[in-house]
Amino acid sequence: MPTNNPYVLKFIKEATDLLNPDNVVWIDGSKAQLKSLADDAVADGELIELNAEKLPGCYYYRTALNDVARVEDRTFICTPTKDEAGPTNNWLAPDEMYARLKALYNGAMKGRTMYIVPFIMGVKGSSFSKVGIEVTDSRYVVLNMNIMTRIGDQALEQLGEESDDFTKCWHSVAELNADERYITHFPQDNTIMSINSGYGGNVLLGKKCLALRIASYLGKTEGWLAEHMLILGLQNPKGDIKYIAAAFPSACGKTNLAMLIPPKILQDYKVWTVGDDIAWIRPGSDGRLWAVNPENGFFGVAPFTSTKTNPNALESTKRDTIFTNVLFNPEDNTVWWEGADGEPPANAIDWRGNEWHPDSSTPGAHPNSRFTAPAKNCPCISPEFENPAGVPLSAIVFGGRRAKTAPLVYEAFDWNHGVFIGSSMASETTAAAAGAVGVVRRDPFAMLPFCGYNMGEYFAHWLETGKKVANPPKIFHVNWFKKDDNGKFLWPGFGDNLRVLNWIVSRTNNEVEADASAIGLLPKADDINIDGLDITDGQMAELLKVDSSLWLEDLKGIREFMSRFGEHLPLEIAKQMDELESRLNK
Ligand code: SAT
Ligand code: MN
Repeated sequence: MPTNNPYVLKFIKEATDLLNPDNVVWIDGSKAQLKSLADDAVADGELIELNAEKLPGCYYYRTALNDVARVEDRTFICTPTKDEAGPTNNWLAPDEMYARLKALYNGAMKGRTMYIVPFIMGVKGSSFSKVGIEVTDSRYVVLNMNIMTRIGDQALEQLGEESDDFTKCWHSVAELNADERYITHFPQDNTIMSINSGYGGNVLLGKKCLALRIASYLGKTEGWLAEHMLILGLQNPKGDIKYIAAAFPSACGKTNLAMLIPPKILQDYKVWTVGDDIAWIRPGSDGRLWAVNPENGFFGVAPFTSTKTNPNALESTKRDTIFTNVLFNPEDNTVWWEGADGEPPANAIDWRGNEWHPDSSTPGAHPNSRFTAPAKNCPCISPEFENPAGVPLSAIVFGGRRAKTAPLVYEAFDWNHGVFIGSSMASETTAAAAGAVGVVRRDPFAMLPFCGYNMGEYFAHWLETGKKVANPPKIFHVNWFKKDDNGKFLWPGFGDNLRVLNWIVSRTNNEVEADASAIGLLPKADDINIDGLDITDGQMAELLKVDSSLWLEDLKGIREFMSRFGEHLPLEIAKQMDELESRLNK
């Protein structure tokens, strides 16, 4: 045993007794151990080792056909009462869920090996960091956890021999039976139980399960925030760096923003990536909010990642990366996906394991196919990435995909108004997801599927946090997706979003004035640099326009959404809705 911690040993005994594996292996995190695990997986045909020259240290993996994404309808928050989980989470009483899961776990690892993966979310020694211990029967999970988190003996050292402050993470692929798939959280017990899946956020339990659902609950009780946010450092030509955290619903280009390449005309600016998905944020003794990225890698969507869309993400995947459900090219042991650089391979194997050719009628890579890449591979990874103190936030940005309502950018009047803006975030559906296009989906703080307790209380926690910091970051909302009357995007997006970030930073430095409107503070048109862009004054005016009648209509939707929280909705949010309405009616 690599530890004498009685709480860890008790957890491992309980897991071993129930799961009944043939072998138990403690993952120490050494290169040798991980290499032999990968070699075994290759020998068994579970992994394919990719071209050692073009993609050194990289592997290819295919999931089961029924197991290709997170499963929100199978995800539960098992608090003692339903009220504590709130109206936006699936809930089952802990006793009932434990009974269900224990029946499923019973003997699930018979004939298999149980791997014990101690891991740290955050860097060793940081007061932000949290330890988890995942038991799993999947080598693929172990190898992915090694990229996404800091695993092995370092985690046991961080925990020490006496502390019970770690998340107990149970995982078994079991039979990969989608009907009995469960992703469950017991916040009060600091426990996660996952079964019958082998992919992504369902099973890399440090990510959405620990770092968002469990951590949001821990943050509420301990006085900090666990958020679904990227963190970037924006460096100006003088070399000053300001840090921004930003939350977006899916399909808004979060990873691209985190790794933004400035347009030619603004080449003296630089964006540093601190994180692309998760931020843990704490009040500092200096009255500011400080943020870390608790992850150690990127679990990025592969399709449409290219030299053109995101060269930094692409470069991150050139070594020591695991590719899942992309297209495999057996001719040179490489991978490809829709929207990748270069031509599709002539004779390939698709994500389902079937023969595939460029004229095949189905995509070669699954739309949710992924790369698991070490953060340290990223050419623009921030020098502060491993700073245990984190980075001080100057701004928090919320965003959404709105064709008409939201202007390109606006600033909250104050913290409470900013919390209201976060709580009423929404996005219009795209053709990328099933269902109707252009439907407004509310996704407060982009946390709807990731909040481990009642979201009304989560809004209250945000409001409280603002009271605790003397110098909170300013809060903004952006919308890269505004369209003109012909349905054409008004803003170029991608690298040119830097122009909006620059305005945001200039506001946090009190360098420019802004115009008050009913919904918040708007830029003066001249304060957004559009040099070299093909944007007319009329288009700029359209980008910054606020249409009161559209907003009054939108407010109806916000009120309807907020009514779900009943008595858990903070009075302040109700007040913000009333104040917005009266400003719009002026
Ligand atoms: O599968 S993950 O939850 O890690 C990624 C995602 O769906 O956002
Ligand atoms: Mn995410």
